Amino acid sequence: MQRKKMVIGNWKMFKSASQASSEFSDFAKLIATKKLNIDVGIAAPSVFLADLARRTQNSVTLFAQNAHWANEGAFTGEISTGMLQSILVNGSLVAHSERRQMFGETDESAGKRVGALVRSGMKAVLCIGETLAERESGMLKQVLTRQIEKAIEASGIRSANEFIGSNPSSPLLSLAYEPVWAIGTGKAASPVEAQDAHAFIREVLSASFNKETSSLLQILYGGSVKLNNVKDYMACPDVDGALVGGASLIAKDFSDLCEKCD
Ligand code: G2H
Repeated sequence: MQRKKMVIGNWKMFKSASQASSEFSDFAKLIATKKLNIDVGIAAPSVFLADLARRTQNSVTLFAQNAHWANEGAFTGEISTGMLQSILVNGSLVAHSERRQMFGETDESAGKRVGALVRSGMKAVLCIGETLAERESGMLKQVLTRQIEKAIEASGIRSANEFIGSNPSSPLLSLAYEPVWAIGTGKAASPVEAQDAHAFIREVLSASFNKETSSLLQILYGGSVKLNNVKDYMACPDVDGALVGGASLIAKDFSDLCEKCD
């Protein structure tokens, strides 16, 4: 089965409520008109999600930027998968490098978040990637292997099929490879560097699950993806889409970028 491309905009901590509503509505409308054969999503700040869920036009999948593993409890500042589902959010990013670097996210907590999302039938986009120091010291493969294996272990899910869910063309688990040195720096990985890392990630997934499962899972590239470089990444056989930060903030520009991925 050919993997469907998926492009997700990561709005990080940007926009006011009115900007989020109008930009998202414009974007959903533009994407609905284009009738693309790819999955398109936005990961918005949690405070806007309930409003945006009413504006998706069924053309845009809505993601949170984080989700807790417990159903409920004394976890000030956290949001559960059940809460997200109750406002019709379809999934969440997990362990974006900004959360790993600034908010104490670990491979283990990342895995627990993935487990809770997948068990709820929601999409989990597990973000992984190396720092510049790790790449320069030859640790790339070791870091990616550790991030994937520890997260799968901590998810508590033992059946590969559970990570796929009921629709193999849109699996519940996706990976986003985002080299830390390429995030928001304008210094993107070359398509060759991205393809090499993605092919390696697929090998690790194959060893952790099996070949069939790893061939179904979507691996997105993220880190300074722009309108003028996205096509080069999409041409790589193991790059199944993009996680886009800065270039996702303006509806018209991001819809043009999505069109280039079709
Ligand atoms: C990486 C990416 C989105 P940007 O963080 O996740 O952001 O495209 O701005 O580098």
